[in-house]
Amino acid sequence: MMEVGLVGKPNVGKSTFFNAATRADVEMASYPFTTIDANRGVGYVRTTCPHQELELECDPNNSPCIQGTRMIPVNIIDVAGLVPDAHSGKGLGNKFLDDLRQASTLIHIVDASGSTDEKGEPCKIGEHDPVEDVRFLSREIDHWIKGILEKNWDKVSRRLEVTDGKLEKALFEQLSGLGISEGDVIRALKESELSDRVQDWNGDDLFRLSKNIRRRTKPITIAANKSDMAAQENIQRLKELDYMVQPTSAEFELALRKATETGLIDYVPGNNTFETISERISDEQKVALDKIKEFMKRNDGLGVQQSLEKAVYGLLDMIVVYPVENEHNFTDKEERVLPDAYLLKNGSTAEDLAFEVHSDIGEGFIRAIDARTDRIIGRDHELEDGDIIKIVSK
Ligand SMILES: Nc1nc2c(ncn2[C@@H]2O[C@H](COP(=O)(O)OP(=O)(O)OP(=O)(O)O)[C@@H](O)[C@H]2O)c(=O)[nH]1
Ligand SMILES: [Mg+2]
Repeated sequence: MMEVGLVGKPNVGKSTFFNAATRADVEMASYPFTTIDANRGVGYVRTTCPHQELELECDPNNSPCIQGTRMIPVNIIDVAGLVPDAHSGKGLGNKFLDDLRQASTLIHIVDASGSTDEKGEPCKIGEHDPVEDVRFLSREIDHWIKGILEKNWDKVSRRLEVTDGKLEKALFEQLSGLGISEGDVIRALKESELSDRVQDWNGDDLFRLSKNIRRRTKPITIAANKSDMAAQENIQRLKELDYMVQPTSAEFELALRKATETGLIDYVPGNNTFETISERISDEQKVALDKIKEFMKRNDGLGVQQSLEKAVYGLLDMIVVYPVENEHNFTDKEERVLPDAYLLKNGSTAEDLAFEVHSDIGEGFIRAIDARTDRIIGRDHELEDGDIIKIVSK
């Protein structure tokens, strides 16, 4: 399953975002370094379930369907906070970023209200400039990747010298586990305009290469969090940077998810409103809920769902595809209708889907059938968002 990493300085709301998105209950508190070990959980990105259009009732297995909104699972990782110069040991250092090796994308959670200083200590609203946090964070991630590159670097460069080995192969091996493809290594190398002689590379060269690798393997979007108490101007300034930015209130999202669980309200995560269903609601709860509702109206939702979706559909350009066993009934072996949904990179083929379902199915691929049209498609056929596909394999 694809992984989304939550990063940022301490005390910005990473764990609150994580708890809201996954409905786990990890510790959150208004002081820095509340989280030390990474938290892992499952969150969801929304799409429209095809069951309505097909006039069927779905029977989901891996991806719940809430009132026609299909929730596609993604792993979410919440790590400790990063501070400037973490790579040289400040704060908790940057070693813990190793937990993010497999992540396909990072959401940088920023305190858009400016109420935490650069070390994550609380300060007055507006006292800290969140734009500064955006600058330092990507730099720390670059340093982390540089650290991975530099590990046993002498050995790598000596081996290259002796064997006249292929540079991109050696780098690819060095970076294995970072979720990088050989193609990306080649492109990052080209962009970095380095000398052919690895022995000539200096620290700046390695840093430039690390940055280009980071851009390809860990692309970053921004969640402008605590936007419930942020000045509009701060959000505007964040939006002017070269990133996709989503205003969020992780705190409000968490409150609504909890209120849904206790039966107080009816809320589909990501919607821009909710309905109060319980009669037993205190005045205090009503005031709090009204405040949240008003924020939702102004911002078209609370942003946590939207932020995950910006990362997955927007930045990574993923599509959702539904593999089935029976192309006439849209069912699996157990006769469940539209049981599973998979996220694939836009441009993926029928064969890619087969490998995603299982390597054996990928290796035994014979042909596929587009269940909507009943047409046979070959292994290289490019899939489209919402496709329902039967795979015939040995
Ligand atoms: N107003 C407001 N407060 C928030 C929001 N999200 C989180 N907070 C508060 O910010 C504080 C820090 O939240 P955490 O989720 O623990 O932050 P963190 O980034 O995980 O912090 P570390 O684990 O220390 O790195 C808590 O007091 C939260 O209640 C939000 O959207 N709005
Ligand atoms: Mg935390």
